Amino acid sequence: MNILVINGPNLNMLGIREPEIYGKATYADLCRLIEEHAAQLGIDVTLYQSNHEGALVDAIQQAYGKADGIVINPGAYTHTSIAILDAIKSVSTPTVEVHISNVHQREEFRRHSVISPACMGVICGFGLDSYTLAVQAILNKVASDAEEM
Ligand code: CA2
Repeated sequence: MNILVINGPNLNMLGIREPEIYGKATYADLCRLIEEHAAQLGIDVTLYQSNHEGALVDAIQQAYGKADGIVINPGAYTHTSIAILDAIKSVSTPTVEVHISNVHQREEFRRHSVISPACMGVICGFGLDSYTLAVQAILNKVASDAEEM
């Protein structure tokens, strides 16, 4: 089982600015948390971060036929990117959208995601735990799909 975890623009800056919103942990801390969680579950994770929309689309496309699931925090592209929406739809891989902050408690423009319609679900507001919860959600989905077969 391999889950691809994708982070979009500025998430490499975690822990450097705005700790009141995103916490004090750095992007390296986030990667470690996800890798340790995956190791406990006995699954593989591939971590990817880019500030570029096209590179995020490439990463999603490359998951086709390789990843069992995708966890994605598209950053600010959440609110604008039809290219990422289309890429997620095109790979038909179970995908969970995550956000560190509770976007519904913030500015109006953050309350709308153009990505969500292509996703199994959305987890937001649990800090870095949003990612580990999303990994668990994909695991549950893959297990229940396998039971049905
Ligand atoms: O809450 C989230 O995870 C977001 O996806 C984060 C995005 C924001 O545009 C979304 O509305 C919600 C922004 C990530 C920027 O991360 C920074 C981290 C440290 C310092 C500055 C920005």
